[in-house]
Amino acid sequence: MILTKPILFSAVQPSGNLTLGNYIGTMRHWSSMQNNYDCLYCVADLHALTNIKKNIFSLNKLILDTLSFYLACGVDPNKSIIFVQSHVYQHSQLNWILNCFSEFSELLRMTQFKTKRCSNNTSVKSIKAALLNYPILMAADILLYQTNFVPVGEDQKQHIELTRNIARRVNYLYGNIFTIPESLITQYGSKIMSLLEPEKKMSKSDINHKNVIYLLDDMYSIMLKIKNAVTDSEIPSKIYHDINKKPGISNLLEILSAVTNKDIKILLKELEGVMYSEFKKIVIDCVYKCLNNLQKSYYNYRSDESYLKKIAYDGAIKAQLKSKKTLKNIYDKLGLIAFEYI
Ligand code: AQP
Repeated sequence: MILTKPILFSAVQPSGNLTLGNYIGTMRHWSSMQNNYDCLYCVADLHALTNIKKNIFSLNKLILDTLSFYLACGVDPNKSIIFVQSHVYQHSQLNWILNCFSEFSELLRMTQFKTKRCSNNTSVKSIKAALLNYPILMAADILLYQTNFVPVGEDQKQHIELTRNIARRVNYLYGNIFTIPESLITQYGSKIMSLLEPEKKMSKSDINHKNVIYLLDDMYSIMLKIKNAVTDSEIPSKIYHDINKKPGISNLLEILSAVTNKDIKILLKELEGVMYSEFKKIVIDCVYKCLNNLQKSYYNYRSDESYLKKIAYDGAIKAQLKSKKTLKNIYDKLGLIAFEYI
């Protein structure tokens, strides 16, 4: 009897320089996940278009940067499928079909849409439809592969819930077309916060770079950013985890726990009686060590663009083979005519 592993799908948008939040929330788990799941790791470049910048060459570069980070995180192309979303046309096809099963009102309820709409400071008139619709493309990404699990940060939980609702709706009408996916969210590290504004998520697109640790930051930037990170004025100062009372310290604790792979409880014992300034030095040191290792491997892969393109090409072929099955099934159920090339 051949035992098949559950299917796991994960993606990052190449919408900017990757952050410690992206790494801690999802990418750091990818390597070990390959042992227990059949993994698909996707560079979600179509999603990055929701925020089009004028310079197309930078998207091109960011796609290859992101691919290099996937490999640097330990994703093995012989074990997992690594691919770029726009190379697998089935994503866009299923996206449109799922648009026909999605409700305008449920998209308007998405917290990320509401936040981005406000933070972009744009009038309703100029908001791109893609910003509203992108969770449907995300649902297509996931459902195309009969995914069982999606490792995500806390911010994406609502989109996975939406994906489940759309899938259930289609299944109810046409039989069991889609596997209903579940999100995998860790207790700690699923929402790394901004360093100066620990009430908001650390994001690639933050215009204040002091809020964000980028995966390619050097020692000096890491030191300066963590040194300036907001803490609190509790007297006497005490290190413990309480997101509401001590958002800054709790955030640094979650970062430390993730980069050292140590449980927060163990860290708290080690940090008893330690002053905030000393605590920050420990965090700086450990973040630097973690990122320095990652960066060495990253630069190694990044220097060979033809290898990266071959990985993306091979991955696209494998992803297409899998996704065609789902697409053909839904074409048949909807009464569309599916030829071989679908
Ligand atoms: N701060 C974070 N803490 C934990 N997890 C995070 N993720 C993102 N930020 C954090 C997780 O990283 C994965 C990939 O995210 P994404 O790039 O596809 O989209 P995002 O969530 O919109 O990430 P950003 O950095 O905030 O990008 P921009 O600024 O372009 O919108 C996801 O699983 C996400 O949960």
